[in-house]
Amino acid sequence: MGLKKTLTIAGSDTSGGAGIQADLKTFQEHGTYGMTALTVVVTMDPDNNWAHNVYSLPIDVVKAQLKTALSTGIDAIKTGMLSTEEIIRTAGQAIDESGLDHVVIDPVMVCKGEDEVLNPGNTDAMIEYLLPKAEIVTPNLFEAGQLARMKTPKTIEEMKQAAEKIHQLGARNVVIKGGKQLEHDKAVDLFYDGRSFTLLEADKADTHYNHGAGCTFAASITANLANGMTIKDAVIEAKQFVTAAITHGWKLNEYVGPVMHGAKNQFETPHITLHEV
Ligand code: PXL
Repeated sequence: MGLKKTLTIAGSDTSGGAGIQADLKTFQEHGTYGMTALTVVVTMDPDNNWAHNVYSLPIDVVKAQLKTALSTGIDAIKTGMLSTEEIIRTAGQAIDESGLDHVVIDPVMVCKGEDEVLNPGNTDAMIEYLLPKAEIVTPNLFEAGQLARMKTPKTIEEMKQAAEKIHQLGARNVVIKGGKQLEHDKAVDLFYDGRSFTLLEADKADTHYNHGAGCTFAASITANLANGMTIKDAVIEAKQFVTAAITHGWKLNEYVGPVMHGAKNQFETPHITLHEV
């Protein structure tokens, strides 16, 4: 029996928790066959407080990988860290050529813990080349504010406004990851399909070891879509998957604590509650 094929167009997180490493581990846990088109390599400097360095790959190398992967007949595509406008445009063209509906855009703008935006022009490029092709876009609060051209949302009401604006930019569905940062007693994400808003709530995990959570969430959605789930069920399972992964997050070293990508399959399925808001 063949496997569903999932492609991530994203960066390498050398530390293994986020980026293509998170995507491949998550694809595997969902029983899909993971493939990659690498855009950047991110390294961390142990002599300088784990400061990140981002090395973009030559555009020809990105294009050659996309050609390879797409020739195999992909079932769902995810994008992650795309460091330049040219890479974003190239990813958009590849998505067009693939003709795929199952397109998950994770609009990565910064690495967690780093406050410098990769390149301010990237937001415009994502709006132009990626959002109109997205079956779903998965911003965190900061990214949602940037895409919607408003201040970073801090309340559910502001998240709803941002989701509506992002939907108007062409994404067919939007899920804003409120996570723990929101002033709310649960870890909440807001799903919007252009008609109704659904809050997904989980208990907040008592841990700071959540590196890679965003990538893992979006990769779960991608695999679920490849496996034939509806978009809403794909998001709900992804929330369970990432909640388990965060709950079992662990300390890699004094700087970073990745999520445990395999936790849902090894341990328990966390309880998620849904509310129309
Ligand atoms: O978590 C965002 C992210 C995405 N992709 C890569 C990363 C990071 C953060 O470290 O390194 C490659």
